[in-house]
Amino acid sequence: KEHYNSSYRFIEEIVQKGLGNKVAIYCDDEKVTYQELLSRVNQFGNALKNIGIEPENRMLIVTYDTPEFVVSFFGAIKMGAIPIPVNTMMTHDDFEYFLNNSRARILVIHEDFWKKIENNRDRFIFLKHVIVIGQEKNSEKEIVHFQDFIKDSSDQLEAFKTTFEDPAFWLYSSGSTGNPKGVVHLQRSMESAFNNYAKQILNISENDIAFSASKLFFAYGLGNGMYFPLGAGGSTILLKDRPTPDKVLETIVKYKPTIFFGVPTLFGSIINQVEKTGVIPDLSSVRICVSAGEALPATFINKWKELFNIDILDGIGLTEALHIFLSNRIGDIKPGSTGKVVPGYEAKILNENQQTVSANEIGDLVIKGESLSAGYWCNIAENHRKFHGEWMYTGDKYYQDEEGDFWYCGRSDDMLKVGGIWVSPVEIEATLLHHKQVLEVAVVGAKNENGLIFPKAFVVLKDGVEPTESLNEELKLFVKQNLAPYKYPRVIIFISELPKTATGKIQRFRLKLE
Ligand code: 3SK
Repeated sequence: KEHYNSSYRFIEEIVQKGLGNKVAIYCDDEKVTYQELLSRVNQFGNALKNIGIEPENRMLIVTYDTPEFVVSFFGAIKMGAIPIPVNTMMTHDDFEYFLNNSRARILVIHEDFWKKIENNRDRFIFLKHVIVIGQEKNSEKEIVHFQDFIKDSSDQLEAFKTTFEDPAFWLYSSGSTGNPKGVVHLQRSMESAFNNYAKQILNISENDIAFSASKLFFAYGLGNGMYFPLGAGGSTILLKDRPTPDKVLETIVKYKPTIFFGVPTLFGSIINQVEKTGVIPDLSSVRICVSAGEALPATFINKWKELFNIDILDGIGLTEALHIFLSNRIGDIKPGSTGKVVPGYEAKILNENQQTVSANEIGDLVIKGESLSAGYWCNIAENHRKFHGEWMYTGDKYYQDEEGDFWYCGRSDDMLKVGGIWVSPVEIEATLLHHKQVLEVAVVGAKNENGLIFPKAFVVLKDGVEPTESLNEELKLFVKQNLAPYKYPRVIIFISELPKTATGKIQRFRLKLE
């Protein structure tokens, strides 16, 4: 089989094309050229070899969007190891799970996150090495500062001879029940998503400067902010901070990206802010905006165009598919719809008998394409449920109109997409049940005035507990403190009993109507 290593493809090849002196990454005041990036990737890969890391060993990455993320991701891939970037907003229990479930031997982590989990070090069963990014020097022997780790390694490294079908990296994806699943992606996955979506839908080129408000540890952000611009020989702007509307606008005005990637809640907040202040920032460098993560309300597309004269392309992706597989097109946008199948993918809508439905009929969306994951790590039941030969059940309900455009109708399970991030209602319920004054709880998705989803909890209190406003706030805080904070229920309703079936199952559909 032909040798192919995605690190080589996305960095070294660009240097060989003569773009070595071009800026690959802008991050705060730092600029990293392709040549510098290649040298650091090689140094990192060699440093892994020097400490005995071998091809296929797993490496967890917990850090901000900075050049170190890109260096460690591609450095690991280049020497054959498997990087696994994870959501930095998770709790210490989640990190323990990621480390032990993946059996990672090495952890690359920013000091801000290491401080939160270092006391649990004994519980990370397979972990041998910790590389800490940040200012503080650590004296513990198995903990090395990132710069010290790479500084004496050679900047020449031949890529490990993987093929298109070798595993390259994992991402974790949450489900409505159970633990997050390790989604195994192959060396071909990034190449395929790049060729299908970035090239054919975005027409990305070396003249583009990409800016993604969505972080690199999400499948969406990983393409937007890393392998799309790098694969094209363009540049990326990495934002270390939280992508608040102010920070995002300031970044666009300062670095002048040509493509901006966001999620519906962010587009909505920026629109609100601009309408409230009456100050219209100059976003004229941007040739196209992209939205994914949840369905984009048509009103946002129209308002954005009115305020900034820029189109937003709405699409849908999945961690398992790596990036967007249904999308609107530049110059062909149907507001409110998810557009058509991205070239390189196939999609069909099936009824419960696995037959293709007619136009305008709702069914299960299933997809096929080369960027699809090889499957979940050690999870036979979910692999059987989702992957059927080359096809994958997305878990989304859709219909297709006569013109071939797809329209989103909701999830097949109870999962919620909040601000573009998956949230499991079951996890929020389990957390609220730990509160000493809560007897029963059910969480459903509710829509705000723009049609965006937020978690809403219906809580039955224990006998004698008063349903006060302060208890309501206390319960929200309780969830924020015990789960990743973005998962907290924005609204809590106290009720005397939950609607249930004769067999005692909670009837969530009735709560959704409340
Ligand atoms: O999480 C998503 O919805 C998503 C969107 C675009 C690309 C990739 C992903 C995973």
